[in-house]
Amino acid sequence: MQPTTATARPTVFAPGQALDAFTSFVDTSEMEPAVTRTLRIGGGFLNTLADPNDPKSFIYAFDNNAFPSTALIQPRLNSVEEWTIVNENNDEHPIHIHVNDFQVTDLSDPVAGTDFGPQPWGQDNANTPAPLYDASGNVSKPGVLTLRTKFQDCTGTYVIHCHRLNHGDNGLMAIVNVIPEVSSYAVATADGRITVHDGADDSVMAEVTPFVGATTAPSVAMADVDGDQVLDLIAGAGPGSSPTVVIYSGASMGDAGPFGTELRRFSAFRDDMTSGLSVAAADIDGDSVADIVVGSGPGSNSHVKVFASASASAEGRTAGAPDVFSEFAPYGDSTAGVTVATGMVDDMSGRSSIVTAPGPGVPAEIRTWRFDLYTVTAAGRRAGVAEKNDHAPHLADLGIDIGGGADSSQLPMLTSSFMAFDGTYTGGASLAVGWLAGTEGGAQRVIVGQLGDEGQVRVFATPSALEAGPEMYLKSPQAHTTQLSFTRIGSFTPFDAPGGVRVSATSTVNGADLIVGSSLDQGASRYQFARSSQDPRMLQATRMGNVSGARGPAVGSLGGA
Ligand SMILES: [Cu+2]
Repeated sequence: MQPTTATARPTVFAPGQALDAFTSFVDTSEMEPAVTRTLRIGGGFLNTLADPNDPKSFIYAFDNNAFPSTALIQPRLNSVEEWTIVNENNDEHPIHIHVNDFQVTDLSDPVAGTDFGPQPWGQDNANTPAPLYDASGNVSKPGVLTLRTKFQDCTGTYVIHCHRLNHGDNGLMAIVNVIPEVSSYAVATADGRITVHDGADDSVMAEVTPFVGATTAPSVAMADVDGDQVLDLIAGAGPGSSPTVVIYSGASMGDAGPFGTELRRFSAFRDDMTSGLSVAAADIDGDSVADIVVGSGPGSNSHVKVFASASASAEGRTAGAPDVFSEFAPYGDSTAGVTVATGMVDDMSGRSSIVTAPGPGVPAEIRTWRFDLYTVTAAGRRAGVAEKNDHAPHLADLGIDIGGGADSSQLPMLTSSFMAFDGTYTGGASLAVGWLAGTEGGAQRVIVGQLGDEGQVRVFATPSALEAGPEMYLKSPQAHTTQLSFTRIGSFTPFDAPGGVRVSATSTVNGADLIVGSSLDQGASRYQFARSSQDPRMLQATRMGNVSGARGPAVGSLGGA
């Protein structure tokens, strides 16, 4: 190819002239951070958590814990946070943060004796200097890196980690999960009404009645269905109505306020299936917006459908149902109905799973389901890894036939199965997923409430800081498994009168609180969770108060994010 010829044209800039080029830099130094956090890089190496057969292997720790047991960092979209990385380890640690660039506002290097203030540029990697030691080898002055970030453009999960990869790989990493500006949750009552609450103060943002004439509570969920980073409301018809799903926009549109505009209304199953839906929503198909997950009610073959939501707002409410990404029968030929929830309960995949519970009449066996979106490599195929989402053979090995409609190549992997209560409890379960006590790290928790009996609530999770430590560094990557191991980390009975409960989580900057509704006459309450002082492997629930403004004394269903 011949070089082209061109004539250079000098451009004269006046002093101070704006160049109008894109820059990710936001000068946060004069702003007031919404949240300040400290991440301490420990001096010790937690050698007991490393593989004893590998003499080079040791663990690096944030606050004495290695990933994934490091504290969740959960900023709100468009907020500014300040994080101080305090280094008491004998090495330097270049800290790299994905997605949003940051501004260094203080850099204190005690070995060099330098201390720099705010830097007028953005970056995605900055060194945390080594500490200074006294004569007896103790840290006399740590290295300190202070940075500020404005969380812009998008919600979602990424990581902060040491950019010396053997440090990051060995635990010096934490999850950053940017959540919407408002963490809303919905309370539905038996008169068919739904109130949507602002999770910051439980105040009522909106009230809607999606199914005119209904005399049962719809199922509710919150998720960003249309990609505007605002939580939308998903409502599924309760028992006695045709199996309709309605989506309301969480953003104001035209003259309508939040949740005042229907984005879509469609039928999830055959019209004669009128035993009530269960709805949830999360990104399952990998297009970054939430998909609608619907569980069928009791009576017919229990069924889950995943509707791809990419076109949820594009065509409006007359467009019919979105495309079906997958459908399956999570409990084989059971007709008990199925309750669904979604969330990142699986830190081996890092993506949202679908969590299911059967309806009343059978024991509450919880199952978790994972879709993968990658294409298996040749080496993986030789090792027997299933083709993308083609898990029918794996499920057949387990003796489970989950059907799959027309496309058996689009089935999830069963990643766990456990009993929420003992086998004699068959009253049905309310399900939620949330990061209760997120400062203990780990993946999101599965919360199960009894729809009957005394209304007990139990919390289950894969390993977090509540365990002695993450076992993953004791094993080679080849020993890692897709199968999850849930243990019970919390248990309490929120209302003193017997009767069922409904559960939902609502996110905070450190994790999530629990909203519990009484199916009798005691309304809804909010609980916070923290590590129990009696048993360090368990969480303790603390009641924060009533949810004011929830309509009606009896709660039919709850949903939040
Ligand atoms: Cu490092």
